[in-house]
This record gives sequence, C-alpha cells and structure tokens, in this order.
Amino acid sequence: MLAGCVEWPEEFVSRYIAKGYWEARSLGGLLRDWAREHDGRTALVDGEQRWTYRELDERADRLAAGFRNLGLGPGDRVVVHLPNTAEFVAVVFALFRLGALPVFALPAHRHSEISYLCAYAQATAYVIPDEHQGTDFRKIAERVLAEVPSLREVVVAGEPGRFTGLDELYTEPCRLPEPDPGDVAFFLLSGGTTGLPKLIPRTHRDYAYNVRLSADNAGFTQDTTYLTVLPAAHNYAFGCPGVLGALRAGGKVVLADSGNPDLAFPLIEREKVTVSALVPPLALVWTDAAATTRYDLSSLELLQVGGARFEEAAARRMLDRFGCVLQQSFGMAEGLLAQTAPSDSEDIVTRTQGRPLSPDDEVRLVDSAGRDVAEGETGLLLVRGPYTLRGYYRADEHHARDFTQDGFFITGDLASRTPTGHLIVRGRVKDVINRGGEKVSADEVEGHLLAHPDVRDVGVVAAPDALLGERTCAFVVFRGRQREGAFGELTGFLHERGVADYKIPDRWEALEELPRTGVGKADKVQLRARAARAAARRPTRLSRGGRGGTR
Ligand code: OOB
Repeated sequence: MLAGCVEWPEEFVSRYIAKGYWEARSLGGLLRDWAREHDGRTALVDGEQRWTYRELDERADRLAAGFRNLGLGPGDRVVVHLPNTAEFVAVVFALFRLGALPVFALPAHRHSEISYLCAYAQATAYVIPDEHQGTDFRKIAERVLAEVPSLREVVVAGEPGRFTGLDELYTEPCRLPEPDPGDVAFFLLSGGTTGLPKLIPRTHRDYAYNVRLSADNAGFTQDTTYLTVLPAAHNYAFGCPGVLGALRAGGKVVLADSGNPDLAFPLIEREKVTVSALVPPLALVWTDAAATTRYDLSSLELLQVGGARFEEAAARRMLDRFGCVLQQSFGMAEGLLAQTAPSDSEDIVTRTQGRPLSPDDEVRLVDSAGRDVAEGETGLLLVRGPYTLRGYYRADEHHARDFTQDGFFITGDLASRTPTGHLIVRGRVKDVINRGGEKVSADEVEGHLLAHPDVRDVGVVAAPDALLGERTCAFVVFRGRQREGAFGELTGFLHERGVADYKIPDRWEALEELPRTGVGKADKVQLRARAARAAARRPTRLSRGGRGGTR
C-alpha cells in the first residue's frame, strides 16, 4: 500500500476476497478483458470521434508507454484535469496500466484548487486541455509549475505551447507489470467534511467492486448507451456505474461537455441514449425542457439522479414527463453508494435514496453520544465496507475526527432508514454547502476571504434555493467601515486567487460581529437561519448554476 494510505485490516481483506467482492484484477487489466470481449464494438463517442474497445485499449497501452518515457512510473501522482473527452478515458487507463496514480480534478477547478491538489499529492505531472470553455489551462499550468516543486511535466491535450503534447506521447507499447489489485489506483477529491478538501485513495479492487455492484443494480448490458453530462472525473459519472459501468457491460459511452438540453437532447436522439446521470437542478431543467423539445427522447430507459437532495414532487414530475425508470443515488467519493433499484416501487424511488449496494456495507445511524438511534429515527451516518476508505491520504492528524476507532467513516450526513433498509438523507452536520451537487467547503471559502485585508471575520453558510437546493451565503465583518462596492471587490479578489467559479458566494451580507456559540465559535445555526430569512425575502436570480450545464 502506498505510504500515507490506510489499509483495511487483514480480517476484512480476507473476508472481502473470500466473498468474491475483491477480484485479482487491476482496472487497466479489466479494460484488457473488456476489449477482448467487445473488440470492434463502439466504446466511446466524443463529438465526431468514435473509438472501438480495441482502439481504446491500444491507445491506453501506447499512452502508458509514452508516460513512462516521460519518466513517470508506479506510485507517481498525476493531476488529471481534463473535461469529458475520449482522451480523459485513455489517459486514466494509461496511468492505471503504468501504476501511476491519477488525481481527479474537476473541469471547474482553477489555479487555487489545482495548486492545492498538486502540492497535497506531491504530483509529478499535470494533464490539461489547451483551452476549455474560455479558459487557457496552460496559464494555470505555468503558475502551478512555478509554485509546486514536485511538478515536472505538463501534458496538454491539444495545442501544447511550450509543454508536451498528449499526441506526442503515443508510442510503441511496452510490457508493464500489472499493478497489484490491492494497491491504490487513483485519488478522488472529497466534497469536504471539515477543513480543506482531502484526497481519497481508491484501490483497483475496491473500485472495480463499486463499478460491478452499481452496473448490475442498474441493469447495464451491451445495449446500454450511457450519456456522460456530469464531469467524468467525478465518482458518480466515473464509476457509479457511469463510464466504467458502461464499458464493463460492453455498452457505449457518449461524452458531452455539459448537461444543457440544447446539447444533450440532440445527442440522446442521435446516439439513442438509454441512460444518463443527473444532479437535481439538471433534472429540473431536463423535466421542463422535455415538455417542448422536438428531439426524440424515447430511447431513454433510466435516469439517475443524485449528489444532492431530490425533492419528492420533482421526482414525481420527472417520472411523469419521461416515463422511464428513475434511480436515486446517494453516494460519496469516500465510498458508500446507495441506489434505488429499477424494480423498486414509485414510492421508494421518489421518497428514498436507495439501499447500500453491498451486503457487507455496515451502516450505523447514531446520536451525538455515538449510540444507535431507534428504528426510523434520524442519526449521523457511519459506514464501513468493502469499497469505503479507511483513511484519507496523508491526513493522520485528522483521522480520529473522521473515523471511529473501529474503522467506520463518519460521513457527516444525517439519515434515517425505512423498515426495508432504504436510506433517506435528512441533512448534514459537516460544514459543506451542497450547491446542486457541487460541494463547497465553508472553511475553504472563509480562508480565502480572510486573506483580504479589509475582512476581519467571515462565516460562510448555505441558504435554501428553489433551483440548486442550496446557495452559498457569506457573512462578512469588515475592518473599519464597509466600502462602496466591497462585495464586488471580494468577488474579484476570489477570482484573482483562482477560486473555482462555483465556490464564489451567491449572497453577501455585512455584519458588525458574527454571532458566537458558548465556546466562542461562529454560530452557524444562527447564520443559516438569517441566510434563510434573507433568501425568502429575496430569492436569488438564476446566475451561476449547479454542476453540469445549468449555468
Ligand atoms: C456524490 O459524491 P460527493 O463526494 O461529491 O458528495 C458526497 C456528499 C454526501 O456525503 C452527501 O452529503 C451528498 O453529497 N449527497 C446527497 C445525495 N448524494 C450525495 N445528499 C442528498 N441526497 C443525495 N442523493 O455526490 C455522489 C457520488 C456517487 C454517486 C452519487 C453522488
């Protein structure tokens, strides 16, 4: 196991292997099996490009050799910052085969997040597109390269400028030893518990199990055509069942840059898409757009919705409008994945977030003293299981806060359980704003704002919102008198620091002092109540939307 990662205890390892959950195959090896089986079938569609399974497999081999020639090897961390493209899939499988470890950044991330990720992971390489949606990623790379000593290589899909072009890397494949399936395969970024987002190591065998469970539960087959509208670098679209689930089944993956119906609906018609995964705000947008669309959406069999709370009424409207199966997903990059099943009743799929997928997912709901709550009551959700992490990467000092002594991950989510074992997410205790599926760590935004010389104190909380579920609200205490246009200046300041757009507060309010709890911490309960009152008085205009194209 890689240094800085926590292994499952031996008794769990043997149990998960004995029960057949963990297989002796790496993710790169699995692609080889899939390619052998599905050979000339279409694996990926990206615009006008179409790659068969054989082509994808060959590209992964050729790129793996190219990355090796660049000096990368097993255990090296590589921050992958690519949008939803066929190259993204080829790059991550090439790195899996080499045993190098992709660190998945989201397309919306900017200099601030990337610099943090590269430094945290001590990355040796950074893979980017030349430009994407008006941002020149090579400029981000220039800055990060100057700041992070471990970083040696920047690889660019497209026009490389002074860096290495991805296309130049394709070379004669070479024999590479298959990584141990129990080793870390890649890192996901946590949505945040407390403090700054942390890195989540996922091993080949735990993730392969996650993919297998979710693809089987969703009924993926060779006839599946999966439309990827959420970032493929996010756990949900990558492997729940997502891109990997479709590839495992021999299906076809269609990659789209956003979930905007103007882009997604024509693709559904053209490629006869059978399934896609959405976040709740996008589900609302699709439900409205489907009422008047001229595109034929009748190929859709299954729509997944997850990442944030999906209101029952919205779920029912969606079912009526699309007439296909709805599947709610409650998951986390840390592991646990609950999903409803296609055979579940309408009540279950509109009112619950489904059942944990593995028989060995051990879920506890506890009160503030750590005791199990009574059946049907709401409690803090703890989880331990064959695809849930045992520790964040290089985070020893916080370990006891995030995990119980017997290895349960403290999710920070509040949930209840029905007699049938279906989970209902009721809220959370972690200091995160869930902006339509995009997670904003309050600590992170507060840290940025406190760096401004005019800001003496700040509290960032969620305010309710009809479209996104939540929006970000910042309460600011200024040093001295608040200047004209101060909030505009703070927004500009966050942009200058290279903070991703979705983390910029939607609402601002100045306070003389922050309300305090008995122990002197900012009283976020009071701040949230205040933000909710303000939101009720003045609903925000639809400006920057949630993940996947409502912007
Ligand atoms: C997914 O993963 P992350 O890592 O971006 O966020 C995890 C957190 C959860 O701890 C929970 O607070 C929230 O997002 N969440 C939901 C939810 N699904 C996730 N809250 C309410 N209802 C839901 N259905 O968001 C993710 C990963 C895999 C599959 C689906 C979502």
